[in-house]
Amino acid sequence: MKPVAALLFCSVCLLTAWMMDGMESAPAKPVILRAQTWMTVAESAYTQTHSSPLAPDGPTDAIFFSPSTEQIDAMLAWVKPKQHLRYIPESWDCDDVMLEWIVLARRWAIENATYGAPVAFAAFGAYVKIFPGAFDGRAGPSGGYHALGLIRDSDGVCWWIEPTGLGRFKVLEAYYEQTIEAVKIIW
Ligand SMILES: [Ca+2]
Repeated sequence: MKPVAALLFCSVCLLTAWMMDGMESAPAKPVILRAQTWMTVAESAYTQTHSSPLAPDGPTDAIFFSPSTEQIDAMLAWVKPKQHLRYIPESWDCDDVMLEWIVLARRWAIENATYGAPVAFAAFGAYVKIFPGAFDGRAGPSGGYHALGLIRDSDGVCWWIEPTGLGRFKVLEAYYEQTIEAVKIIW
């Protein structure tokens, strides 16, 4: 069995095992997850962000759950009141807000979507360079370095998440508009 096929087979086994294991204490509503391997998630991110693939620097998990856009918006609403958003130079600026966002987004997933299933949430961080016009013009006239969330939805579309509350923006649109340039993905 090829490594990719073996990984897919194992992932199906894992999900099946989890479903069987959780039958006695299953949630009231059935949980339907669309899971992808890390290679699929990484390929989406690299193709759409145009950042340089670094083979050993891929996601640390093997199987990912990619949310619908409705779930992304629900996650953002859940995360926002839990964030520390008071700007403090260096000690709590964009990179720190981005790291906190990743943790809160993944917590949303285990508490509201995956319910203990052995699949990671396809939410990551990235260091980027932004240019005037970014975030539908709400970034102000000046550009510079910034830190953003990166999330892959269930259709394979990648979104930049501005973690201070400006919302989600299609990675490919920002690329073609030349408003956001990926520097490094933080898996
Ligand atoms: Ca900082």
